[in-house]
Amino acid sequence: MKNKVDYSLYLVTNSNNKTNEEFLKIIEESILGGATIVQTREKAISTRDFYNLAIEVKKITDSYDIPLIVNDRIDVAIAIDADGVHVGQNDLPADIVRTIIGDDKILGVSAATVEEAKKAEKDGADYIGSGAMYPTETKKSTCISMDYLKKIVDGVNIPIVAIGGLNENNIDSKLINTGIKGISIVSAIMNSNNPKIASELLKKKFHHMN
Ligand code: TZP
Ligand code: MG
Repeated sequence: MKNKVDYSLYLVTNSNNKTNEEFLKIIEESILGGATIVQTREKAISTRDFYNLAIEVKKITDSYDIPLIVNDRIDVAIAIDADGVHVGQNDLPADIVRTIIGDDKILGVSAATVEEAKKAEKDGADYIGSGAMYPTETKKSTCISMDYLKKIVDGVNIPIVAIGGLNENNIDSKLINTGIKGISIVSAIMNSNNPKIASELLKKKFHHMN
């Protein structure tokens, strides 16, 4: 399964300001609109709430045969038998995470430099998330240029997904021509009035520019 993952529309979720029902509905709508992989990313809830929420998300992703990745929390990922884990440069080191989760799980790593990307690949990452492409309220981080994103893509042999401030207005040929394998989105789907249409539009843009 992990060698055939479609990263093209990578939904990263955040339950902020939403009821569980609203939150889960957005995820399902996004999958119906074309999301190909889902990551649960929660920075402000308790471990137990994250665990309970992740179980509910997994019921949905499993029913559509979509991989579920857990951000940061290897323990939660293992507890719910998620398909993988995504870690950043300040989380447990990727090689250690790989040892803990084993070879069958998907390991994603955030990398904003060519060096970080190469190291992640060497440490056993299956894919890399790179950005931020544009400033975003979701995460304060330095932006990288399209030219630099291309350098990251060219520097490794694993898929790169771009993240940060992406929406239907900025999925253009310059972004796609870097060679990325997917676009990773929080706000443009989670905060949309119509997550299904938003996902359809984003996916269409990604494929048409390709
Ligand atoms: N890593 C780099 S930017 C970012 C993460 C998790 C947030 C992206 O969120 P949004 O709302 O799609 O800009
Ligand atoms: Mg992290």
